[in-house]
Amino acid sequence: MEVTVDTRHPYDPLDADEINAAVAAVRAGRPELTDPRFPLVRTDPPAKDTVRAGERGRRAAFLVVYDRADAATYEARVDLATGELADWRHVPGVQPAIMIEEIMELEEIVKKDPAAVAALARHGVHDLELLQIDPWSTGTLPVAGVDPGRRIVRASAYVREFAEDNGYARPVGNLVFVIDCNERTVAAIHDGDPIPLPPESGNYDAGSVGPLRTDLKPLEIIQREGPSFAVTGHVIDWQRWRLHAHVDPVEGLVLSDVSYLDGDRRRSILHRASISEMVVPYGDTSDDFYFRNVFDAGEYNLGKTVGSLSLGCDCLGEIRYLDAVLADESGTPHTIANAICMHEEDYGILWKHWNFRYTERAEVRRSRRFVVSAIHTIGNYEYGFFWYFYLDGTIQFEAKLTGIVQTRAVAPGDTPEFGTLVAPQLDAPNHQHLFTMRLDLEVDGPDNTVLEVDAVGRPVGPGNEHGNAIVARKTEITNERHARRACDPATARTWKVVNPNVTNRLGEPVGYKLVPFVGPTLLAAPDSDLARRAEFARHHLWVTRYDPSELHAAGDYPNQHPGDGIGEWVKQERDLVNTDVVLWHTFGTSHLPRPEDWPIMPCDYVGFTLKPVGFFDRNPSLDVPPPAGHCHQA
Ligand SMILES: [Cu+2]
Repeated sequence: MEVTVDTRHPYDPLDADEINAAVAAVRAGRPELTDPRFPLVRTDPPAKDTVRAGERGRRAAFLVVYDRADAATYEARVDLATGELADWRHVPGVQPAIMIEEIMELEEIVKKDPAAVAALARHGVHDLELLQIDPWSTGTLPVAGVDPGRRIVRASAYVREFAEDNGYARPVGNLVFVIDCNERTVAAIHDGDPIPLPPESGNYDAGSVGPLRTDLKPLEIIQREGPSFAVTGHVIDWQRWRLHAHVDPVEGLVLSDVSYLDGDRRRSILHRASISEMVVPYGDTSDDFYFRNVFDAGEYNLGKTVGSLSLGCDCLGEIRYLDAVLADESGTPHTIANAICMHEEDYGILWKHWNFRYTERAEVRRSRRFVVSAIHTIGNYEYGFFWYFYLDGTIQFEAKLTGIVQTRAVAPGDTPEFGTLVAPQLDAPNHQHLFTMRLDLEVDGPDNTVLEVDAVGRPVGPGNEHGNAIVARKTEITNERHARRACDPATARTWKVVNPNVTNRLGEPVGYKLVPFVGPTLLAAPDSDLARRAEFARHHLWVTRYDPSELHAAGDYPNQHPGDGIGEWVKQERDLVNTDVVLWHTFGTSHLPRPEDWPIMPCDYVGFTLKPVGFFDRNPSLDVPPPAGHCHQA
């Protein structure tokens, strides 16, 4: 009998050998596909209850396979223990995410099309060597004369003066190419009145910006004894926390199996957390902008855009890294070194009280947080995903948005209605970045209930004669019928996830609350094409009953799809009390660009926290020791 010891975690991503084995199984099992493409290769994780029972489950791979010759999409499952193609099915009427290899072909397709070259010349673009073509997923807005069943993207043009030049400084206005990715042809051209190219360059590298300031003294983080965390494979232990981290090709940075060691109890909190989908809709109505919205996860495979991080630049201090191994569309695995960064940060004071009357002494403790992060570069923008874990049981997520704003050329003297001039004749249109975080919470086990909690005052009346009453109004979210919820800043609304089967020492069910980010949801009109496709982004919170097939809030194939996903799932009207619930929090920035966002945008920050509420019996950070040495007074 063959005995193998598998030290891997059941949620580990595929390694290079597994990717090769999965792709080989598809090629061997479907020899009729002469040139299969692999837009998605990821783990097919074992069922949650088998993992919970301590079984590792079989390693398996899930693949989306695309046949460009037949424009057909297939889903495959490969059993990695046997190397067999376990499941194969055709998925009719869908388009996989836009592939990186398709994006890389766009410039050549445009350059070899005589009508496209003539249109570029009419817009003043003659040097095609430095042409930049960006893809825009087309959604379901019709293109005159083009069958919507074709695999198409729209594309916009930018002019660079040299290879490293920032093309977003010189967008070619009023010109849009519609490209058939399978035929590799220009299917249609929107060729409006030319707009002069904006006059200024927009470079931001140290060599381009003039003298650099010289008065910044070094700031160093030193941990002579090393960091306070340990990494074993993809599992990280820091203080009482334990979690698993990896990069998924669609969702990017994913955390799994987050738990807390409370005395001798290892207590589950969060089974899995990931950016399920995100949408970036632009609010400019002109002919070359009205269609611009992107679902970065489902339409572009956000996770595949993860970058390699460098010490001293992206992360400071005692850093440990995890690599990501992702397949390209030929099915070849590639390692992105240092894709996930882990480190500790000082975070000011954790708690303090000065006994000012009797002892004149202060008790104070330093706060410190553990950071797990990854940065995704998708087109002009970067999205940094940062998870923070604190000594008091708080978990925080922060997206850092930076990179280059999307731009539009305007005629000299024109003032944009739907954007901001960030440089002469250069408009940065208003837009949103809306993220939907899928939070599969497991507060002390899978069976949880969600309460909406509002801080409210009460009117003067019996029992409240002075009108000073403040109560926590709790509303149980009992069914998916009531599962579309909105933030309410007037009541500091939070959503508390309790386990009705586990109580704390005060007899209350243990819980964690979601403190949401308060901001607009999707601003596109409710009867717009986009609102139907991005239904997930129309509500701050959705609650669903756990179903492993429900991972992507806009559906599995949002590219050129009229709308799918969470709005459909909740039509099942499943009960949500004392069961395995999943929370979906939509948050993001509604970006009215500033001149200060040009030519590169300082980080904008957006996110939420998960805070223990009666999960612990008291402040869980009392045992944090006082700072070593003296806290000296000035
Ligand atoms: Cu923005």
